[in-house]
Amino acid sequence: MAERSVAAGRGIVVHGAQWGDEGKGKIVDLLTENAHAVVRFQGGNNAGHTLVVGGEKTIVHLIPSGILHPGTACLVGNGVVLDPEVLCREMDMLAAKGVDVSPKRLKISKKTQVIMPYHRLLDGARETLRAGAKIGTTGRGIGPCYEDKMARIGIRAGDFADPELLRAKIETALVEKNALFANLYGLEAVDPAAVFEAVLPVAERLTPHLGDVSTEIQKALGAGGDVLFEGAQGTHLDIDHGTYPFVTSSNTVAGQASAGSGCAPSVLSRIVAVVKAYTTRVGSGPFPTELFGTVGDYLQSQGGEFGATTGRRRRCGWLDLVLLREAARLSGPTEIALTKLDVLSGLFELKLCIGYRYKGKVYEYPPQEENALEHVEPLYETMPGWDEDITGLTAWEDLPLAAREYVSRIEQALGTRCSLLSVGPDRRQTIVRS
Ligand code: 2SA
Ligand code: GDP
Ligand code: MG
Repeated sequence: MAERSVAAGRGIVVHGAQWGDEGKGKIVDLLTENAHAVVRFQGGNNAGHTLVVGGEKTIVHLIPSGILHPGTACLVGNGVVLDPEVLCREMDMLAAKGVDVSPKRLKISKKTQVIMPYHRLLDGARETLRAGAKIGTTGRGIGPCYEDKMARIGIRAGDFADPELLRAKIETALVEKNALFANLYGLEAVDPAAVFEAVLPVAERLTPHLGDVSTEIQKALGAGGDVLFEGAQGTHLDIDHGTYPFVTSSNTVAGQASAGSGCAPSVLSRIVAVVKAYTTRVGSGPFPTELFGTVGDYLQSQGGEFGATTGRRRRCGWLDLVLLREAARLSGPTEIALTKLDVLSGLFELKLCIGYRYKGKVYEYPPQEENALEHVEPLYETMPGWDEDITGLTAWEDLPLAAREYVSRIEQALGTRCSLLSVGPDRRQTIVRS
């Protein structure tokens, strides 16, 4: 009997525990130092992941956040929806900074679904039709692309290498959509030939990047290297477990790292939940701890809370332990990376939501009815704040006592240790706890 090969390297998932923008990009960049490969496994260019190294800011939307570490392989998994024009622009932006984005290190799964111009059109048309009940999507065509995947009429990156197949699939995908555009949305029909002609040059450019991501991961792990799995958006935007229907169109929980990249779940030995020290949300949907007065404005301005893709102002509120408990139940973090602790400096007192009151009962986990979160009353615990600027600190012991107590309270509520504390956007503004 053949001996079962044992993966020597570790799979490390970095995912968002809230509604996205927790600072995943920074944490992935930080952890990439010791990784052989970084893999995106869901979402698309709705994501905006910000990296700051030596004061220089780079925002990536599709390319994994490990790209600034030379030599680390960057892989786009099958669970991603990829806009080829956006990817080419991102490659050009990085190449202009001297970053290697050659096919040797940047690989795309042949199974990755492709966002086409008609997906973006449909995304916008749907939002317009929803009038008063908009999702507040990023308008990048994410939902319609995943719909085509499930309808089994999606274009896949592997089709780039076969222009005739690509042409035929575009024609098929447009039959139903053109009927919708004409009869429901009052839009002009999209010409399949024009779509094909426009996509062909980018398809040709990206063809050398096509690869087998699943095998690449297996090889890296087999060689003893760690592989990072980079989540996009956050737990409560998950298509199944999030605040449906105000969610994105993919699974964002840690388990998706396996199906969205083609690796066995058993290799995912370290799960890092990225938690922002307060809560933000961009787009529509319920937000129990949202703050509308001066404290909310303070968090928004101190935290620079604007969408990294659309520039939209992010809604801000107190930390919500109820949502975090559910995120922990869904993804089972082995550790927490707590970010943006510095943004809380200057607040006299801090509130943490420890439960919800809903229909006369107290809940520690969110009630599961669809619109429940719109009606819950958050129950708060108050803790003292701190005034000190903590952005230059690198040691846990140097943090003000109130900051340490705040962190300890989160750890106690979630039963998980905060191994990384981020106190500023730059890679070096991080406290690593031994
Ligand atoms: P979509 O475009 O179909 O995925 O939108 C559906 C919902 O998912 C939300 N969403 C996000 N929320 C936070 N951050 C995201 N990335 C960008 C960022 C957002 C931006 O890094 O700031 O720039 O606006 C992201 N992507 C999707 C979206 O707001 C909808 O609520
Ligand atoms: P992501 O989508 O989870 O990768 O997060 P984004 O990049 O969309 O948003 C996080 C924002 O916070 C970016 O502007 C980061 O540069 C910034 N950031 C990350 N960590 C910290 C931190 O600890 N403190 C401060 N002040 N900013 C941070
Ligand atoms: Mg973001």
